[in-house]
Amino acid sequence: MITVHYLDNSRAHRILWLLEELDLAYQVTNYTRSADMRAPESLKAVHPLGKSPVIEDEGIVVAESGAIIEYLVETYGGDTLRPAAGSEARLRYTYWTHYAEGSAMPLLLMKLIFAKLPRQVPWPLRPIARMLSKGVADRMIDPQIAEHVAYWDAELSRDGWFAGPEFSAADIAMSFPVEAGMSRIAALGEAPSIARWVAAIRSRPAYQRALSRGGAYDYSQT
Ligand SMILES: N[C@@H](CCC(=O)N[C@@H](CS)C(=O)NCC(=O)O)C(=O)O
Repeated sequence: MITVHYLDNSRAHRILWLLEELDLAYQVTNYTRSADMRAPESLKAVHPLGKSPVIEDEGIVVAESGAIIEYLVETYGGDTLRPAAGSEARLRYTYWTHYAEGSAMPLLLMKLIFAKLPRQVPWPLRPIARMLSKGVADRMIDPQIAEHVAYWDAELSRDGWFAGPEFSAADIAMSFPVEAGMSRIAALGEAPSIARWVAAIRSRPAYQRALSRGGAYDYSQT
């Protein structure tokens, strides 16, 4: 039986959703974040970095969302949830599955960290920290995010899903950057193909079942 180590309000939602799409049996071990949003130390007993998601399957431990997605699709997916090997769609699938954590999330995390920066310094320094934080966001982070969001929208306008005309696990991988981004980037709400895609993923029964298995999924602070 597969065990998913699920931290509340986290990108681990994607793994439950994938397991539901694959119609696999699994159990969930829940972990609650501390006030500073960190995972409890007990998660380090599963994997040294103590991050979620991490899964166990018959003694095998797999961490890192993209690696877990590849492992589950490869092991249990058969011909489902990824385009045929050698196709152009398969290359797009591989690209987006890696891009989600490799390119999109670092930018969104930088935005979150700089937004939180002023509250992390003693109050006399806060006006300076606010200026610094705004300067970095305005000049270095937001312009790049705007380019990425425009790119997502253009790609989704081609045929509806990230990897081509069929829903795939690449859409599951991309759900976290897009949903987390929606809580901090106004332009995301105005991009029509992204809005259509978000409505489409949220209406999938497996997405909904994953929400009820995992519980809290507020991605605005992660
Ligand atoms: N790139 C990793 C990121 C894992 C990660 O940072 N997970 C967050 C939850 S969204 C976490 O465990 N945070 C708690 C902590 O860092 O203590 C992946 O996709 O698995």
